[in-house]
Amino acid sequence: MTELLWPHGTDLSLALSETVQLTDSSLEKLIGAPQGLEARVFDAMRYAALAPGKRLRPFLVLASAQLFSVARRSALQAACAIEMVHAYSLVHDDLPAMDNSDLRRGRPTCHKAFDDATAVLAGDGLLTMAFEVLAQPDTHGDPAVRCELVAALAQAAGSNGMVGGQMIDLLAEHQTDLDIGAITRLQRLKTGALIAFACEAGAILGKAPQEARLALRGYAHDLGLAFQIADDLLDVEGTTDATGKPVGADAAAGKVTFVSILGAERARAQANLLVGQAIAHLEPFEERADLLRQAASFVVERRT
Ligand code: GRG
Repeated sequence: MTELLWPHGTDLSLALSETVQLTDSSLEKLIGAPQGLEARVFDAMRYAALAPGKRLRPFLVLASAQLFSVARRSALQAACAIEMVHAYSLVHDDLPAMDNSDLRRGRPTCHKAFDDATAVLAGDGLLTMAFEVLAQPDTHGDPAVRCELVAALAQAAGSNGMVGGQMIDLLAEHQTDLDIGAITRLQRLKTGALIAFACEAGAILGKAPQEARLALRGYAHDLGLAFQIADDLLDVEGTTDATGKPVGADAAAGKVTFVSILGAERARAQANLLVGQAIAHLEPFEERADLLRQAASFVVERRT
């Protein structure tokens, strides 16, 4: 039996801080620091991937993997792959051609610290390396499991997932007539798909039965939307000091968001409703899913 990373009763804040340590030391090793002229792109990749963030997606991988007694090393490989994709998406999202942002995770954005071309390459490097990591034998001894992870991450990150959502988001800046259904679909693709993969990766690694996968998918779906509503609320009510990024950007860009459609109060009520639904999906896992339950409440209470 694989030893549990976090025994029953572990507090979420401890699990999150351990996730940061574990993920960051693995990311350091996986990205590496070659000496040739290409060193600059590795520097930019490390700058982006190791900047202080919540590492929420790695936490979701580790916490769902331990439901199925997955070995820590396997889960960490998948956790790092997802964080690499997440970091790439932030680097590209901040570029002048997209959100044109100067501040991310409390630091100058990658293209400000390096330059636009290096930031494009750093994003490309992180995205590509994520698939390399999933394909490594360290991720799982069974090549079919590694293939399933690669295919699922490609689906979540690509044009049927995050990239598609980002395309809609860019078009939506010039469209003020989007309704709640359209915004929900946009966000399910843009942020929900990767969060869903983070929750499912543990089930794939653990060759979990279909019912368990469906339960996690339901949890991830509701969690992803609650996370996005909380993000929209932070853009209105948060501070740059706490979030480490400019606030008020959505309103300044005239973006339609959950908050602009529902108003802050109803948006918060909707987020809380989704958290309740997310938690209900975890019933089959009994007390073994306590950390995932705590995480659902955390995403709407967070200030960063
Ligand atoms: C460029 C293909 C491409 C996609 C970009 C995810 C995304 C799509 C853009 C990020 C813009 C944004 C602020 C989205 C809102 C939700 C979100 C992903 C917030 C950042 O995630 P956190 O809060 O960040 O988990 P940390 O820094 O804690 O990892």
